[in-house]
Amino acid sequence: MSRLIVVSNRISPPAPEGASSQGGLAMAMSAALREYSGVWFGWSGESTGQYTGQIAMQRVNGITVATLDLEEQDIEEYYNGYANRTLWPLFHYRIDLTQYERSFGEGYERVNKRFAETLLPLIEPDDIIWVQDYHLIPLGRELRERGVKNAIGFFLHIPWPARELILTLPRHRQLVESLFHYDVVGFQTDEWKNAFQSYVVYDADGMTLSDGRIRAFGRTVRPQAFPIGIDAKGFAAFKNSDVAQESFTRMTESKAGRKMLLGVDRLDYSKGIDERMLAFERLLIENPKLKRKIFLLQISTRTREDVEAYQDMIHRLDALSGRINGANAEMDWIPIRNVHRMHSREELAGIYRAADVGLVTPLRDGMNLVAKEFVAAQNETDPGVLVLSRFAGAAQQMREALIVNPFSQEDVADAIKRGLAMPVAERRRRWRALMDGVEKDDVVAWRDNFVAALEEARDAGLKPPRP
Ligand code: GDG
Repeated sequence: MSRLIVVSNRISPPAPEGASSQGGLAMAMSAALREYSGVWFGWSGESTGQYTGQIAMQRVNGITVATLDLEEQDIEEYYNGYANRTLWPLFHYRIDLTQYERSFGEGYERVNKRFAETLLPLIEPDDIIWVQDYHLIPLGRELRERGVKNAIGFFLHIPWPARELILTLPRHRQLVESLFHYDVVGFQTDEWKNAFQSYVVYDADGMTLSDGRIRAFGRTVRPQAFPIGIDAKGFAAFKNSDVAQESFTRMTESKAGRKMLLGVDRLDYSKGIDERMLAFERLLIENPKLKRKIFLLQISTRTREDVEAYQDMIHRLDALSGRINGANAEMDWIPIRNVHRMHSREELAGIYRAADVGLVTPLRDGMNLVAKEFVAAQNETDPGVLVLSRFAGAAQQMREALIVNPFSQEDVADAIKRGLAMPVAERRRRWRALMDGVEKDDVVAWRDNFVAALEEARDAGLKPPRP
């Protein structure tokens, strides 16, 4: 078995057994690497006075974790700049929030070179290299330019935008051209893959070959959808833990016989949290009998607080939930519990289970793992109902959820109402079908499918011509 090297922007070291406060991507990567005794390479999350290029190596649970520190300017231009102020909003269809600064692009290229230089000495001839996400699109090209001939794959965790949007990005051709240095380029869904293909065909004079590969810029690459899943086995352990049981009990007591709607998100404008709160308010106004009988628990953990759009979002959300509460609350009932505190994964499992309706209503989302965790956490005799945005990648797979248009308050309010009234037999039937998918298409299947496609591309000698 080849060794697997996973490269991602930031590494939160795999937690030792028992500890479990990692986010979704980190959890997925630890689970993906476990059986490969692989290497996980990325930024430590720390800043250093001046960039040294030194790597810190650590062994955690059979995985070699290799990290490098970045300097302040790198973090500002590459991470807070090009990644989070340019690509993230643009790829989530928010050109109104997208900032185009030359210095961001320069920082992005510089850090990708730094990643390539630092990673180079760690690469052995048989290694398979798997690059994660929009922070590192140019890394494959940088490695090829340094003579790396290994199989290199890339996976995009977020959507690929419509071509009209990406055309607003200065040097969009250069960014797309970088992707043609990989052997396989993975997307969450066919929808994002097709959007990429459409750019290549219409804006880069590319063509689709009969075997599904695409050709442009004098190179050929295989684009393919690999929907990511959760670590279903790991999640089952969280769900059965004492901490999960305690948080379930605490949550159930606090419901006091009311029904609970639940949102769990990174506090991000792509997640549609404001729109969800407004839909919830509309439901209350149009169905006054539901008042006092239901409430919304919205857990939104803060991220990317160095970026203005995120600071604005926190203030907006707090103001909105405050207004809705002020206008609708009664002396012994509050409609929205607005929580920013981070919870452990076990606590979250208990909270998910106590919910009657899970609201996953992003305006645009690569996949959305919360939808899958919500399903995995339910109790099979009395499962909650999942309301899911049509614009989350997860909606392509999770057809038995109540699929909604998150831009329509009426649509979301109707689905909540339907979920609250759904008979238990229908809830069980829908949940069983969803759970089968969550268990089958888990993170291990995702990794295996991707690695198999990459090995196949390598073995078939399908690698693009090397520079
Ligand atoms: C990107 C793409 C794609 C949330 N609150 C707490 C907490 N979380 C965890 C959730 C979940 C994760 O964060 C969020 O994952 P998502 O998939 O929903 O969203 P992104 O962070 O935007 O992830 C997305 C994903 O990459 C993977 O490819 O699905 O589309 O945008 O796991 O549980 N975790 C803990 N405490 C919290 O309070 N421990």
